[in-house]
Amino acid sequence: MINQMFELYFAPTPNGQKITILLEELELPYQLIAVDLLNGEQHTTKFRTLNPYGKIPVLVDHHGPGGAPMTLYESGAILWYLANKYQRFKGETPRQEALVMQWLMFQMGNLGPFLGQAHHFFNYAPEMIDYAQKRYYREATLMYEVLNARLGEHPFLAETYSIADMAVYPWVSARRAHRIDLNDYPAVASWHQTIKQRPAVRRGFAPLRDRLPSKLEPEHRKHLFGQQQNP
Ligand SMILES: N[C@@H](CCC(=O)N[C@@H](CS)C(=O)NCC(=O)O)C(=O)O
Repeated sequence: MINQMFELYFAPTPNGQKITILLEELELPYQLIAVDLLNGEQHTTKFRTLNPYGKIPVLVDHHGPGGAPMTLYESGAILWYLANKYQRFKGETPRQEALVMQWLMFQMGNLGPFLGQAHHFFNYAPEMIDYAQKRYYREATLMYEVLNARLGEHPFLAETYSIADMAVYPWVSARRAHRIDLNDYPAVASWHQTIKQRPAVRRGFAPLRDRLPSKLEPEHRKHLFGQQQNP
């Protein structure tokens, strides 16, 4: 019998949450497999067979193209794969599809990496480096200005609600970690409220949030930012 249940290797971070939001929006059955990033589970040989880069999320579709199992990493690729498989949230015309891809690439290539660095240098670096904080905060403000301009003219990033919104939403939800105040970006604030009210988004944003630590211990830092561990 074919296993219809998707498996998602997951931690409650923006890159994980964008996938649970889409799985909920698509009303798909899935099993969450928690990967304890703080304790280095992403570095185990077993996990690296799923993603050699050692990062969540990883999706397993037991019934992939041609009926064969498919394992996929990189959250943007996973979003596109699911949207394409079910022909939803990816735009309906070539123009809409191109815009969805543009904003998805904006999130994957700019927003995620730069905000991730801002989080690091504001919250986790062993020393506070003024230059690094200023550089990533500046990039953050530039990107929020771009988002605010776009969302001032359109209700969603592409022409309709799409995986691009789902990809950006969890990052904006984490805005305190990159020191952004949504009072400065009213169109982003209003878009964020609209997305937040979607029941699927609420469900997709919730898993394992109680496992987030209030503070990182030295051992956590080692696993996340330092030396790797073999099982
Ligand atoms: N470009 C990747 C980035 C994935 C990523 O950075 N995942 C983080 C959590 S948000 C992770 O697994 N970090 C663990 C580590 O770096 O050891 C994607 O979008 O999937």
